[in-house]
Amino acid sequence: MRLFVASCLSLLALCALQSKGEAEIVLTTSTYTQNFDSLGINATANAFSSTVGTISPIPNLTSWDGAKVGGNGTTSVAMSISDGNSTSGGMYSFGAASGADRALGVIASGTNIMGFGFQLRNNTGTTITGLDISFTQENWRSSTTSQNTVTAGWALGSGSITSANYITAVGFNAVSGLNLVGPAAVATNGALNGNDVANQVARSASITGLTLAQGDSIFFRWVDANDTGNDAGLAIDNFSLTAFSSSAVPEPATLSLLGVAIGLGAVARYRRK
Ligand SMILES: [Ca+2]
Ligand SMILES: [Ca+2]
Ligand SMILES: [Ca+2]
Repeated sequence: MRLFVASCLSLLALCALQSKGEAEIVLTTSTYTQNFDSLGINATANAFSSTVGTISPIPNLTSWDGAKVGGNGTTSVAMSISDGNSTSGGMYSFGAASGADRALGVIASGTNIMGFGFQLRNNTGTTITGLDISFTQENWRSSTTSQNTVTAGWALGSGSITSANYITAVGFNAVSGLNLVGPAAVATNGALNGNDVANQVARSASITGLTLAQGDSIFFRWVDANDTGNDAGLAIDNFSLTAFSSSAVPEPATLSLLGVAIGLGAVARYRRK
């Protein structure tokens, strides 16, 4: 009986650990990809808090989070569906009407300004020294007055930056190659077909000089801004992340060979005398 109780307690502890880590992307191989199609075509009411900075999981998208980063609205924010025709500030599953191909995106307004991102944990068993990231930017709605940018950033998961505050936390590193920079402003804005290559931009960046040991984590986020005029609807699709490890330290085998070479050189010089 005591053993049974102990087993149950261990199971509870394990469950607690697993639910805590649920929102992370746990990297067990070198690559992670996401096509966002699981977002689907059904909206989710009250998906995000009206309180700026409060992080919630994005409905129907494993391991990605969203949060309000600004705006004067006092009611919770839905996870919305759009083909580019919606004008409201919020978080979106963008795609053709009833289309299976979805992309994750945002439109900012005075009411709602949104951000999204994820925490990546290294569980590859190897120290990660760099990450190659690429995705397709899809433009689903044009803007008036100004070209809009959704700003990308990354930060190590240590110190004051946590899974509970990372979408609005200070101390993030800019990575302009991953910014979503919208189309040029037009006089009268409207829907765009983000699945048309004419409305897509390939984005990529390499983040190097990292020392992400086994168990360490890193955060990535994209933060929208409420621009003058009507805002753009910008999204990401076909996301890919590849971790790599590099080392400037010579391999032990190379060092031994070097030792042998030096030793032979010394012998040759001794014999020549
Ligand atoms: Ca997609
Ligand atoms: Ca797409
Ligand atoms: Ca904007």
